[in-house]
Amino acid sequence: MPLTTKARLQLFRTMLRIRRVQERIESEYMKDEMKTPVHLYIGQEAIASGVCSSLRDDDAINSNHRSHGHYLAKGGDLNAMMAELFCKSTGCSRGYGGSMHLVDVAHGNMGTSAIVGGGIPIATGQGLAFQMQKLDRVSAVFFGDGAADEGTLYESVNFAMLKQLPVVYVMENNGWAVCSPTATRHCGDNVFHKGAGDRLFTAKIDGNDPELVFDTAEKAVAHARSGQGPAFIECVTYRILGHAGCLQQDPKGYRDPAEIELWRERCPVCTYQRKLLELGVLSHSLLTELEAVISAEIDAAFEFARTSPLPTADVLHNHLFCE
Ligand SMILES: Cc1ncc(C[n+]2csc(CCOP(=O)(O)OP(=O)(O)O)c2C)c(N)n1
Repeated sequence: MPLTTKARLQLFRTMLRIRRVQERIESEYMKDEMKTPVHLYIGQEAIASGVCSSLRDDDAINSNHRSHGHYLAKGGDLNAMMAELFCKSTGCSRGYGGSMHLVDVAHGNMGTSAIVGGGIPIATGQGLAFQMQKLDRVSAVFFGDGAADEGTLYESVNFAMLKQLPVVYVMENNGWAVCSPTATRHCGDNVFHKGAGDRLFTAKIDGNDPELVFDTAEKAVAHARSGQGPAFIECVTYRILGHAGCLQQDPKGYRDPAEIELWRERCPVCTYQRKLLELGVLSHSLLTELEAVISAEIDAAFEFARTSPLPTADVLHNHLFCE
C-alpha cells in the first residue's frame, strides 16, 4: 500500500535533517572544536529513516560508529548529540563518549559502539530480554558489511533463530570497510539470503530507496514482533564521503572517482526529493520552509554545544566499573 502524504513527508524530513546535520559537521570539523572522530552518514540516510519509521517508540536500537543517522531517526535529541561531539557535559553520554557512543535510552537508543560488530550480540541479548519479559518489543541493530565479517554476527543470528527472538538485523552494505571493498571480503551475495529456511526473514534491497526500506522493515518488524523470530535485511548503499573525518581528510586513491560520482547521482535525499516534488507531495515553498527550520535547529544545536560546559576533572572516574 502506498504511504500517506504525511508519512512520506515525515520520511523525507528525517532524511533531509540527517543530511543537513552531517553536512554542517563536515564543514565545521576542521575548526577542531569537535574533539571526537566522526564517521559521516551521507548517502545512507534512507536506511536509518526507513527502518526507524517502522519501529515504535518503545522498540530498541543498537548501532555502530556511523551512528548519527540512527540516533536522530530514532528520536534522539540534536542538542545532546552535538554537545556529545563537542565532548561537553550536556552531551547524551555526558561528554564521556563522543560521536561513536551516542545513547538515549528514553527513545530506545540503547547505545552505539566503536567495536565493529559489537552492537550485534548486545541487540540479540536485548531481544532475549524482551522475550523473557513477555514484552512485544523489537530490538533492531544497524551494522556495516565489515561487521558481517565478524563471527559474532553468525553466533548471534543462530541464537536468535534458535530462540525465535524479536531481533531485526540491518546490514548497511555501503561497499567498503575503511579501504577494503565488500567484494574482496564476502564470497557470497547476501550472507543470509539463501539457506536460512523459514526461521529467518531475509531480504536484500536497494538501501537508497526510503519507501522500499520502510516497507521491508515494516514486514520484518511485524514478523519479529509476532513471535516468528528474527529478520535480516541487507540494504545496498554507498558511503559518499571518506571512512572518517571530513572531506579534506579523506585519503584519495583507493576508490574510483567514477564510482563515487555514480552513487552521488543515486543520492537518496535528492532522488526522494525529486520524486516527492514530481508527485506533488512536496512543494518548493514547503521545501524552503523545511530547510529553514532544520537550519535554525542546527544553528541552535551548535550554539548549545559550544556554550555548554566541559565535564569537570572530579567526574573523570565516574561510571567506570572496576573490581
Ligand atoms: C573489532 C574491530 N575491528 C576493527 C576495527 C577498526 N575499524 C573501525 S571501522 C572499521 C570498518 C567497518 O566497516 P563497516 O562495518 O562496513 O562499516 P562502515 O564504516 O563501512 O560504515 C574497522 C575495520 C574496530 N573498530 N573494531
